[in-house]
Amino acid sequence: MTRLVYVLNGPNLNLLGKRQPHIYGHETLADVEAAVRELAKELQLEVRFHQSNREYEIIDWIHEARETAGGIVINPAAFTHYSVAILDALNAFDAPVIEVHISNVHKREEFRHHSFVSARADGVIAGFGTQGYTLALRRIAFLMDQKK
Ligand code: DHK
Repeated sequence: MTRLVYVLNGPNLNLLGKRQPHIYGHETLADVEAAVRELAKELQLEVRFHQSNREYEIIDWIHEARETAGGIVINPAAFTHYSVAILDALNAFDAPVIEVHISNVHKREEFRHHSFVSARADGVIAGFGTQGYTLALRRIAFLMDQKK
């Protein structure tokens, strides 16, 4: 099995570190990418790291991952709460999926409590700050090794 993992980020995460730092922290998405890439080296994983504010781009990357990747880490951001299209795309992906939320969505507004993506995810990480991404990558590596 391939050791490639897609790390996908939804809308507004390009503003990480600048928007609502009391909720999302001070680290930027570039900081997150650097931490993910450093751990990926240790875990001998190759990473494709993407962010988009457009739903169709996330869907296209999931379709691409169908052909190439052994796992997906995804923070769908606001799409989490309403995108059946992203859920459908993930349902067409046959390897492990871990859903990440930087904030503890369950401690926030009620509309953030429901996730369409959780109906497909093999695990969900919320409220661990940006550390959630590296935790998710470790889990993906574990699940990929288990499947071998
Ligand atoms: C990020 C967002 O942009 C919100 O729309 C989600 C998520 C929560 C996060 O915690 O990473 O509700």
